[in-house]
Amino acid sequence: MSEYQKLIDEAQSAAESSQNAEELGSARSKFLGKKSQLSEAKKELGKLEERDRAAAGKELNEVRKLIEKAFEQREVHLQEEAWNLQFESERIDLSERLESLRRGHLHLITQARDHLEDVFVGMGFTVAEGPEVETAWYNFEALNIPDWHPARGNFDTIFVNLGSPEEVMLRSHTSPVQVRTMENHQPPIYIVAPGRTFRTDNADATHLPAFNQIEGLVIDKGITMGDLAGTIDSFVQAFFGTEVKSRLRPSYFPFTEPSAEFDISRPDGSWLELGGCGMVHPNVLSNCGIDSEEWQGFAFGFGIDRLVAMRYQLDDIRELVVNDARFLRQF
Ligand code: FA5
Repeated sequence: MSEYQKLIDEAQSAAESSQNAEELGSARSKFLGKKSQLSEAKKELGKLEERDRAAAGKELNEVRKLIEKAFEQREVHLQEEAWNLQFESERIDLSERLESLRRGHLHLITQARDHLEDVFVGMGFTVAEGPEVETAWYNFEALNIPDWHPARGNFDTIFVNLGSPEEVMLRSHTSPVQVRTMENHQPPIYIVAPGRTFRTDNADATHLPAFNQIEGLVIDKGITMGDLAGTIDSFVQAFFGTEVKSRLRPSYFPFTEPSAEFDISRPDGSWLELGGCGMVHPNVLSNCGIDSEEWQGFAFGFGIDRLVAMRYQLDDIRELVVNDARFLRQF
């Protein structure tokens, strides 16, 4: 064997230093091919005495096996290396994908609207809806605001260029849904109507030109201002927690009599105006075909955007509409 040790060493180091399948192939044929030293030695076997031939043949076979093994091992190694390179170049980082496909969630206003609906449904109300484009009848007249009435000026109305001038508009409050509900349903009525409302207000820290209100309407027998105050108190506590108080302040709306503004208490002890309310004016009841001798009721309406700003202590209500994902993701 020692006579072949040098050959084995050379073959092993040739296999080891081959960097790819091509180099390995040519080294292999140099050591194992037809013209290799081993093949030549095999041809010479015939010339040996018969008694020596078997031992020499066996030795050659062992040398050949060792050299073949060196090439096979190197081949497996090079194949693994090639696969690793390929895997690396075709690798897709799924963790990055997951990051960019972060799950979305409902907008803060939608969450608040759903929560408000839940609170009022829990108090026995149902949810009503009305169109965002309204006629003067629903937005004003049926609500006891005829066209000469100065209160029309309080609702900085956005008119739509349809029909007679100032007849069709984007609703400036959700109160038209009161009228539509009373026109179509006999009392008793217990509804809330959330929805988008529009005014020519310039956007600032407390105003948006398109904002959200929620309207409440109750029509039943023997309803008093005490029921209104109790309902607002219950809702405020269910929505904000029992530490928050509400109060009513005398005010004026053409569609309620008496009318009030309602405020909620802030942690620093001051009060924040949330909306308006009052006992439904008899003219509104009769405009909607309801006998005001038999039925009474109350209504309220307040801004959802301001309520959200208060609940989450936002300094500027415009944060809710600029669609900055970093802001929205927090909620
Ligand atoms: C009304 O709109 C009455 N319809 C409320 C009402 C209903 C009174 C039923 C009586 C009975 P007012 O114009 O005050 O009232 O608006 C109510 C609330 O809407 C305000 O308190 C405020 O929270 C919100 N709001 C009004 N204008 C804007 C605005 N530009 N941006 C954001 N919120 C506003």
